[in-house]
Amino acid sequence: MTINFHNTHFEISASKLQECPGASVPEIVFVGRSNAGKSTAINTLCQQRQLAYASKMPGRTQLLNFFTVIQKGETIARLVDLPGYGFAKLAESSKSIWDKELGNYLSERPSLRGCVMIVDSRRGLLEMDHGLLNWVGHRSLPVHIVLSKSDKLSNQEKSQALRDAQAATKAYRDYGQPITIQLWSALKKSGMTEFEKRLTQWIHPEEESAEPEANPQAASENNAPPTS
Ligand SMILES: Nc1nc2c(ncn2[C@@H]2O[C@H](COP(=O)(O)OP(=O)(O)OP(=O)(O)O)[C@@H](O)[C@H]2O)c(=O)[nH]1
Ligand SMILES: [Mg+2]
Repeated sequence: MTINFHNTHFEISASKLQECPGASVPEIVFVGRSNAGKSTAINTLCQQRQLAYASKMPGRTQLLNFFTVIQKGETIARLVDLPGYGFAKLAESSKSIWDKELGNYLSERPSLRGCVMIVDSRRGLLEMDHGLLNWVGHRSLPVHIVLSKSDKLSNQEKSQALRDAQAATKAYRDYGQPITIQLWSALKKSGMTEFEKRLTQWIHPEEESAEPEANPQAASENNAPPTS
């Protein structure tokens, strides 16, 4: 059954790997460029206005922020909001320390089950996104690419954004890296069902295994526009 993420609570902010909570439950990390919509995606998924700190000012999220997902009184998973990569306003020195800690987290955290990569649908995947895909590819971490702010695109542009993202990730998928893609609008809450299903599959893979695996190349968005 698809997990309901409404009962999710802020747990702790960590500035390095050693400060992270125990790796006791499946964890899903949200990555992407600054201002792409990571914190907003967490808020929308959990139907809470200010769970994760979203802002018009790029670079607001500056720590690893952990949120616990509760079901029947038990913590079943953690969502982790990261600062956007490529936030140029950080001083160069702190930027490199930061990159190192994030790199450590992404490559060493044992409880990580999947990585949600938020990409502004108007911009598509850029160099930093490819850097991230390469990085997590080393540990075969599944990546779900969420093309955000799709409310700003026409139906034709949405189809094009999906096709472009599929083309941009083909080489990784051909190499066996598990990558799925969907359109998403936090504003219109479109793409929610597909988003919840993907996260559920990572958290409870055994329960979902009876269902046919979605074809990553099809990027079967429920409310995807016609491709013609
Ligand atoms: N129209 C529209 N705006 C969005 C959507 N998602 C996020 N935004 C807006 O984009 C801006 C940035 O959103 P955040 O969620 O703070 O972005 P972030 O990726 O967490 O940014 P950093 O923490 O700086 O890395 C905010 O003004 C949001 O309201 C969306 O789906 N549609
Ligand atoms: Mg943020």
